[in-house]
Amino acid sequence: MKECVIVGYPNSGKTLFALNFASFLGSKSVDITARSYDGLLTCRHLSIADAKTELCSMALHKTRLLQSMVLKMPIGKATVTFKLTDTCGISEQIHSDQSIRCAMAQTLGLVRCADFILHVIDLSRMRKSEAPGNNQIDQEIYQYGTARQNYIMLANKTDLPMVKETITRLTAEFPHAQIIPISALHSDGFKEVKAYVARNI
Ligand SMILES: Nc1nc2c(ncn2[C@@H]2O[C@H](COP(=O)(O)OP(=O)(O)OP(=O)(O)O)[C@@H](O)[C@H]2O)c(=O)[nH]1
Ligand SMILES: [Mg+2]
Repeated sequence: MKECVIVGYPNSGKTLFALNFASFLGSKSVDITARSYDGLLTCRHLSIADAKTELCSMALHKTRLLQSMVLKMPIGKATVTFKLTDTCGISEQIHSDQSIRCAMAQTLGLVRCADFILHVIDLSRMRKSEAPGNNQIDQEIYQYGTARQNYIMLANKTDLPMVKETITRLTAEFPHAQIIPISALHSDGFKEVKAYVARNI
């Protein structure tokens, strides 16, 4: 089974994307397997609504381990299953909290062996950080992803005001990326994401 990893800056909308994408593919509930840095596995069955309440937050670093779901996608007459894994957000700074440092290392480890990468960018954060170099982590994920292939960038939070022009900036800063504008909140752009995932599983 192919594994798709969701990576990006903390608070970019990775978890909300994962859960609303599962819903978009027809799931009403999900079995979430959480894998901590030290290898501890826990599995929970949650409705999508409960999972969103419990696992998404405005606070940075809500997700501190790998959270995987096995999802089904109809392709032609067949139904293909794939693993969608949400990760701890990664940032430039060496975090003071050891558990977050370990979780970031866990994210980087998975990025290297996952079959394909969905890189979530927060357009509202991008709009505020005009200075070049402020998006260092996103640049590094982009460079790794485009060199390795099987990589796509999801420009998230298109529902927020004044982010449309940021998408133009994104294409200039990340010229070789395939970019899909999405709103994880409203499931906008998910048809295009689904088509991309279908080509890779
Ligand atoms: N308006 C808007 N808000 C969004 C969207 N996607 C996510 N959010 C909000 O952004 C915040 C962070 O969302 P999460 O899904 O928890 O982000 P994350 O990337 O998993 O964050 P960490 O686990 O901390 O790295 C929450 O308050 C979400 O409701 C979007 O498309 N539009
Ligand atoms: Mg999260």
